[in-house]
Amino acid sequence: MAFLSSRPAPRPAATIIGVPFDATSTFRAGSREGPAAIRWASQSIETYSPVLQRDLDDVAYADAGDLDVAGLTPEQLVTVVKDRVGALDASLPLLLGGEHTITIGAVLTLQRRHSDLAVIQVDAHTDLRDTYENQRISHATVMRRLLDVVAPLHVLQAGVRAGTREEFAAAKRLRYSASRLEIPGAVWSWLEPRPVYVTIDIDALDPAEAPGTGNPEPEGVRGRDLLAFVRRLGLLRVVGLDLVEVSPRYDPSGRTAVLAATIIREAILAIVKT
Ligand SMILES: [Mn+2]
Repeated sequence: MAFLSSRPAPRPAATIIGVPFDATSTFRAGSREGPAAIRWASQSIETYSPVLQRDLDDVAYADAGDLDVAGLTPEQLVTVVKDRVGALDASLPLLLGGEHTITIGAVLTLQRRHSDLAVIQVDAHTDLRDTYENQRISHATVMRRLLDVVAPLHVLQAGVRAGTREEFAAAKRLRYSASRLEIPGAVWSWLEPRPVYVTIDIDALDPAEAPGTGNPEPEGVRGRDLLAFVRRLGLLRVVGLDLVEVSPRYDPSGRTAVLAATIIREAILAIVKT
């Protein structure tokens, strides 16, 4: 099953790639089933966005299916994602996780292509540990690994409300880090001329609206506010986006997957120029 109205195209403006990897998930795994759940849920929503007044039927975007990541180590996973996103060339990558680790390979490739790349992370967690359970590459160290190649002042965090004292101290080095979603005007102005990669961890949302995730955190952002945030991304030069950590086994009503599919629709309609 492919995402909603996606279709093969010789030069798709955007390409959806599922990355069903959850090998480093510690508390409870299951996000490897995320891409399939988001595609399934996409069948329940309209292609038209009345807010954006745009229709997915008018966008040439493809769904390339899932990467074969079964049994890979985290290091191998990074390489596989890096190579696949690199091969997309001009098509905008839209990755469906999978755990948050999938972001690293995408940013490594895009940072090479855009040396002034900025990264916006929407997440409940800071993900700034240097190691987690003796692993350097893990869902809990994603942003720290990105700081190996992206300058701290090129990284922004929104929605963060969980992490260690050390992580929150490290977050002070970033361009922006806050539990709220709205990016202040001065920071937004700094972002505007730059290529931007956006990584959205579904656990940024309040567990009441998105229970289907491995590490839910109370006091989350509202779904409608995240959708508004995603629509505003159309004002930026987004060169890649991922949505990670949807875990359908904790999502019996399917509401997390439906919200995730809606986020992807609005992201495509907002950021893919036709
Ligand atoms: Mn998270």
